[in-house]
Amino acid sequence: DKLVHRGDSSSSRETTGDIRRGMDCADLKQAIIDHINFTQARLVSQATLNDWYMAVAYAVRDRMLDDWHVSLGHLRNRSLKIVSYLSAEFLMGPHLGNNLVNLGIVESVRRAVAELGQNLDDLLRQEEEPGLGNGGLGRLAACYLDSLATLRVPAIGYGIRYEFGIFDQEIRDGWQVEITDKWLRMGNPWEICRPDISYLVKLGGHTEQYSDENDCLRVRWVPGKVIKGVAYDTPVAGYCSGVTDLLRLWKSEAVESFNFQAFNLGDYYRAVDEKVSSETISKVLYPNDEPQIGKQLRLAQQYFFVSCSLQDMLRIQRLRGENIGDLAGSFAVQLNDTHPSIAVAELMRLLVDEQMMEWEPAWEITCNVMAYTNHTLLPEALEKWPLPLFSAMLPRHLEIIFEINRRFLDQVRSASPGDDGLAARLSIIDEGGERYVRMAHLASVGSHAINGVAALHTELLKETVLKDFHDLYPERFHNVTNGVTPRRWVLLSNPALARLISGKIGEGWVTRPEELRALEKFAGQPAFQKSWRKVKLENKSILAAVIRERTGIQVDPASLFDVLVKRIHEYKRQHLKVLHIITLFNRIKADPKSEVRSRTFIFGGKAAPGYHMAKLIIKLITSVGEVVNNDPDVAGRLKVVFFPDFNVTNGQLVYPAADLSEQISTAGKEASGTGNMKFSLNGALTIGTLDGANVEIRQEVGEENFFLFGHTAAEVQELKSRGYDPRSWYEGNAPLRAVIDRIAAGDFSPGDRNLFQPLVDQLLGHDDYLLLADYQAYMDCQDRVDAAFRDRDAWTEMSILNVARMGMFSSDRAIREYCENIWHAPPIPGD
Ligand code: T68
Repeated sequence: DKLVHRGDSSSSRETTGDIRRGMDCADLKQAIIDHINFTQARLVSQATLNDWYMAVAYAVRDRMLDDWHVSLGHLRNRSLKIVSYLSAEFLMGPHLGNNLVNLGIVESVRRAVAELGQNLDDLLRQEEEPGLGNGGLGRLAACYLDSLATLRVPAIGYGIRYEFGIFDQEIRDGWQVEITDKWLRMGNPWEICRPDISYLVKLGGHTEQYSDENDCLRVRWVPGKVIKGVAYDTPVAGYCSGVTDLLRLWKSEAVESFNFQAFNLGDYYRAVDEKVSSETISKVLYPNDEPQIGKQLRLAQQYFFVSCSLQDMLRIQRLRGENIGDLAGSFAVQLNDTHPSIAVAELMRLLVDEQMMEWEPAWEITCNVMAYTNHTLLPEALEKWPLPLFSAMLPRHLEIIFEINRRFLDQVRSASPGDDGLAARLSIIDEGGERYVRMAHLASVGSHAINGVAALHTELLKETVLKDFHDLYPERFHNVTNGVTPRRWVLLSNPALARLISGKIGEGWVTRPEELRALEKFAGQPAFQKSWRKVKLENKSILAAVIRERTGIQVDPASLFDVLVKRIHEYKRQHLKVLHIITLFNRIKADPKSEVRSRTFIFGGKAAPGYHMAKLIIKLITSVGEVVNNDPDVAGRLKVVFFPDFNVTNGQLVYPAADLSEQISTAGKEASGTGNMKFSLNGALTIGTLDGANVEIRQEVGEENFFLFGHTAAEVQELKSRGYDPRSWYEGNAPLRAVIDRIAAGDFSPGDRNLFQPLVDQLLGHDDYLLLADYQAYMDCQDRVDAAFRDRDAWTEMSILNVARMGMFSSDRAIREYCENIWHAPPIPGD
């Protein structure tokens, strides 16, 4: 295989091979020109910036294919287990820069492009990122693919090729406006359509019983509709690992024969309608981060990609020449939250109805193959589907789920006789009122492993949402604290810092980030500190220029860059940060000469389009910015920026430029957080609560290098159970009162005292996320931040120590844990 694809010496290669594979400057240049001429079909003299970007992208992709073919060959190696990562979202970010980094050809391509009269940075900016995810969950999937390939683990990421990804955000008159994300408009050079890899997916209809040739009673699903899923493949290169894994996304299409012949013969317009409705399935990503929305199309999307993916695994199993009964030896399927959890019922259907297997062995295979990651404790975010909707779309799956549930509850009842409450709590079907299918229960019953994404989160999972499952199956529970890839999040996004670090301790940290510890001994060294500060200042200047260009706001790179970027949600408490800003504003207004440190507050993040309070929080941020930024008494000491359209591309600009990372969610609400890791890896200090992975970050970097505040998760529980009364906190704290009164009085919404009333009412009436209870602790902690920032050297030392001690938050560590404890998937043996 290897010999056929790879010339082992340049002499055995033909010229075209060099154009497609060669890494020296002349080969690269020729390859790029070839793609301008023959792929873009342009004369070089006529080529647009986009043509240049496309040509470079194709030239780079060509250079990924040798490794890719070898890696795809490994999928047929029976001694290797394939990790099948099922996720409704993959937030990959722009490919070109990352592929250059992972292939180790940034500089050679930069030079080739320059010799052709182009600038690589301009070409990198030309790429429209594939925004096929909402936030943390989708980005985690992308970091994990990077680590899987880097660690040489055979893996396929399975998901949906949304035609429209997460919307682009614009800010108009201070409000969020959503713009359709037409990311495929200019073509996508990274994907390869595989029309020959496609599967039929049934929907709706009814089921029938029949007797097979052995007189066994079987079930047949007669669908109301059939659609087709077509594979689109994107190569995912590991960092200098020689392995390139596969991201396989499904696009839905109409099944011509089905529409034209069986049903709509002669009815041309009906057939076209069918085509349109079939294509709708993979049309758009649902932009909700967390709160569940019971949309029929969403369930169809989930089932669609899960069914295609499982059918694809069965095909690969056959290609390997293995029995379907040995599926668990070939595949480890990871369910990224409950979005793909219909896989439990679908695999049972494929095995029992289509492979004619008996129930028990099919169930054993299913449980051995599946593992489930939970990403949230918020009750309103747990997926559940109304029974009528579910049975109309997936009638056979509902029968299967009833059977799974019947057998499961029989076991529960025989283990705990008489405890009807227990059975009702564990049941996959929620019967308390309107009936629902509880997807977290389906995933938990049908998986051999269940994991949370940070130590605290896993503990809370075991104590609350999945307590009864933990009592029943304690051995299934694991914690795998999230991680992020240091390739994209340091090497690519912060090249100056990467160079500084590598100059001191070598490059090993990129794959062995525990080696960053070697920086500790330089943390107090003045010359190193000076270089460190210089890098940060440069990154801040770059961001400042972009802020100026996109918002018109001028910010001072010497000021403290205080950054809060993540999806907008009340539990993440962006509005607590606003209370801090108004507090400082009030101090200045009370005494314009009062000593307030110069700070730039940078916010970024999208609000779900239907989440009114989140959108109002954006309006509050921009409105407070209007007033504060233009107040003569403030005199530029405080600047508030809402950076529009926070996404991976913009994140790469923002994280390296931060001094202070805001991780201020109500304790117990943020499952893990991953932005917190990206900031700290780039030398920002964290101000945060004991929530999610903050707890472990603080442990690692040392409590003296972390600004901690706020009630703990246990104290939050305690406060709420005692009957939390936000108004008493408001009344008992004069500065807090002044801040809220200013908002209520319309000081930030001239002429409209009602604008922020819903927000004020929520805070004074309910304050579900305890902003008022944490307010004073947050202000005090921010005053400590100010004091610390005054001592430049001490601050720099803390910054260096943060980076030096963040090794455990590499996604490589997380993937090793999944491989060892959950998947039992070894890497491909080294070359
Ligand atoms: C996030 N969840 C967690 N959900 O909030 C975050 N949800 O704490 C954690 O670090 C991260 O997952 C990775 O584990 C999400 O990002 C979603 O995006 C989402 C999307 C659709 C439906 C529900």
